[in-house]
Amino acid sequence: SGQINPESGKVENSNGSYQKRFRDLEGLYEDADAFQQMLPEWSDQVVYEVQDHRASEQPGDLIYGTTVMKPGCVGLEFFMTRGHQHQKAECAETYFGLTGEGVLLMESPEGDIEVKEIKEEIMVYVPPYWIHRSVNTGKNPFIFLFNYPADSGQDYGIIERNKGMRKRIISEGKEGWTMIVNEQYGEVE
Ligand code: M6P
Ligand code: ZN
Repeated sequence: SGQINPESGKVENSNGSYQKRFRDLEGLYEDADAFQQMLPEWSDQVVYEVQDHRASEQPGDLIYGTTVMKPGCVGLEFFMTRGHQHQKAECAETYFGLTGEGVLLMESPEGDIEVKEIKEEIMVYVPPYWIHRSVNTGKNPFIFLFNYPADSGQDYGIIERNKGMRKRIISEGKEGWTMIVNEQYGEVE
């Protein structure tokens, strides 16, 4: 067992972590010009950090941890994770909000879309096969807990090949968010 700090996302007994810096996220956002304009100042800054606890990678085991995501936008589009489908696509996942607010954008293999708001004490379930990505729609760090099967893995290729997910989450008005069509989706080079 171990403590999880809801304000920092620190996982007391984590045995792995990684950070995604702004420069690592090129190509994710619709507004490539806005990305380039932010790059000099933002390049080294951490957009999100994952800390997890992995007991083993045996089927039946679980990985748990936290994601901490900074607030911000590239153009109108909120900071988000790369997003993935599980490599073992039949594996589900849960998220539990700790601090801040955001959404989980989910897309089924048939192209159905679900957007679930996550904030403190809200639990969200990602069904098997659904592609998922988290988005910080707030003005503060967005911190949540996750749990998924230890042998699930992540497949990033599906989002890369499709040029993203079918929808994007952008800011609207002062505090709000809205979903728009990803115009680049499925584009062929
Ligand atoms: C969540 C979990 C992790 C994932 C992380 C970052 O915390 O779903 O499995 O690694 O988000 O997302 P991504 O792997 O898409 O960059
Ligand atoms: Zn996942």
